[in-house]
Amino acid sequence: MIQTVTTTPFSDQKPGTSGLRKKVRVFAQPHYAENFIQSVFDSLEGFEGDTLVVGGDGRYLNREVIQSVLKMAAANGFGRVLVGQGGILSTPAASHLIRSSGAFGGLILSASHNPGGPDEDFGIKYNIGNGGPAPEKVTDAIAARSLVIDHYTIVDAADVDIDSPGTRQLGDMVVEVVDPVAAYADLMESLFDFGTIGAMIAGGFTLAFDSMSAVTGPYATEIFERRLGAPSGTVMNGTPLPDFGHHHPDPNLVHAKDLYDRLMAADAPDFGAASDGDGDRNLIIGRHCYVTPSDSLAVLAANAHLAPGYAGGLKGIARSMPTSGAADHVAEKLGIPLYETPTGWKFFGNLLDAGMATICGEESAGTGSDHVREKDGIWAVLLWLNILAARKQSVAAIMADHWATYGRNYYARHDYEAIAKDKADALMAALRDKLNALPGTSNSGGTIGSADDFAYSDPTDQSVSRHQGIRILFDDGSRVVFRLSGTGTEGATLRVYIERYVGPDGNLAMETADALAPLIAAAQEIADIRGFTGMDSPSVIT
Ligand code: VG1
Ligand code: CO
Repeated sequence: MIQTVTTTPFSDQKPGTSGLRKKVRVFAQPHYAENFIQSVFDSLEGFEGDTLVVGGDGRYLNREVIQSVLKMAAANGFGRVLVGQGGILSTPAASHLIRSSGAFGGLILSASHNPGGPDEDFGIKYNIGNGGPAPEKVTDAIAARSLVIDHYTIVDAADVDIDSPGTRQLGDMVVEVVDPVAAYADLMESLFDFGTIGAMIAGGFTLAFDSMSAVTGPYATEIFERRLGAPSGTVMNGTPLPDFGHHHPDPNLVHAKDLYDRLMAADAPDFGAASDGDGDRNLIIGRHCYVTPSDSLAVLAANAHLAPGYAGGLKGIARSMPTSGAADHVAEKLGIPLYETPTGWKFFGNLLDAGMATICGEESAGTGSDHVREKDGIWAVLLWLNILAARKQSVAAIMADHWATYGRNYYARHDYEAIAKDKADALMAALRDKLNALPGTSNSGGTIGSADDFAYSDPTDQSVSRHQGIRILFDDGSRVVFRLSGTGTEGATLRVYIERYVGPDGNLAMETADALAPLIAAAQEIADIRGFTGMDSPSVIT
């Protein structure tokens, strides 16, 4: 009943920042998904008879690829697969399930914040036994294997019922269809004071949560409406759809504009939040007060002790390099270490496993802690709610107080999307060429103090990751960072991260665009974005 299928390699299966992401039409080619899945299995050792977790964000192709995973896992010798009912598992819930079941690892089917549907994106990511994204040595092995693969194995069987809970047999392997929500909701309830948050809501505090027709709908409904007692309708777009209702499930000011407008209206609720396709990102907007993800990380770290799960304090804070230094000021005040890692959650795993950091975050709206090994959108929202309930202040008041204490890191990210890849590469190459000449020169942003191509040396295993982004650091602590996205599926995306720090005694009430204008001009002068890309302005500003 085990079939061996002859295949030929595809040359484009190297995982990016977070797994392999491609257009659905690429994934739908014969053998494409199977080649990648077999390349993953071939890169792992010792899983015979062990458990694999599989689930996804419900996007187009999710159900089909789950069937391939099940049949291939059976053929390759896994003993058991845990699959979320209906094929659904948010990324943080999958991470929790891998950890709590002691699984060997898991396959998460998602292209995260990328759009879904027949003409949009699909993705597969392998997570290791700690519940986190595979580190580079594993993804490098998968990429190498994908280039030489010549066969895969799969059992010849009817599709498995993944819609009703229970246990069924597939060849020698057991398939267990599990509730995707309950264990995750229990974990949240163990970390946060649901009683106090529920009382705040019962007392008239209003919130709106936008699931963007993606995976968090069932999770948010269970947690916010059922367990915390928020009125029905609190969760918007709460049914996961294969095409996310044609929305782009990226919770930023462009794609979650409806929510933003609602929070800026005269009759705005007290608190608004959204999550992305696979539920690992979060957007936080208070009534009339947008919170940048970098500031959110800093506020969460400074106030985490107010939630029961973090009452003992934090061991350390980790942030990705392009994330603003707001969290650094908090770490300094708390007297705990701050780690600066490359972009992508896979670099946080070792620090969390080693007990060196408790809270991690990225400027791209990802925050999380050592409760799982992924960023976690609903977790961040609950920690905010717990802080609001404990402090009994508005989001705006908490932000004002935070900046008055730590100063403010004005911050924005400018994305230039769908650039021809050769032009984007040329821009980065030109920047690298002039790195040594930049220190000491001046431009609209001021005088450059140093410039480098960020390299990270993992303090736990000394592995080194190079070329993680160009950093231009000015004498006054301002910064411009350039890097190319590793999650896009069309051409290249240039990300320009712009940051300026103003101390507690400085002007804390500027418009971000005004505060950053000289640095935005400097980015143009340094990198000649217009010259290389032909684009006059960014596609998205967040
Ligand atoms: C982007 C973000 C990064 C995030 C990654 C995965 O990567 O910048 O911070 O970890 O997406 O997030 P890149 O390489 O495109 O800049 V998700 O929610 O898409 O898994
Ligand atoms: Co995501």
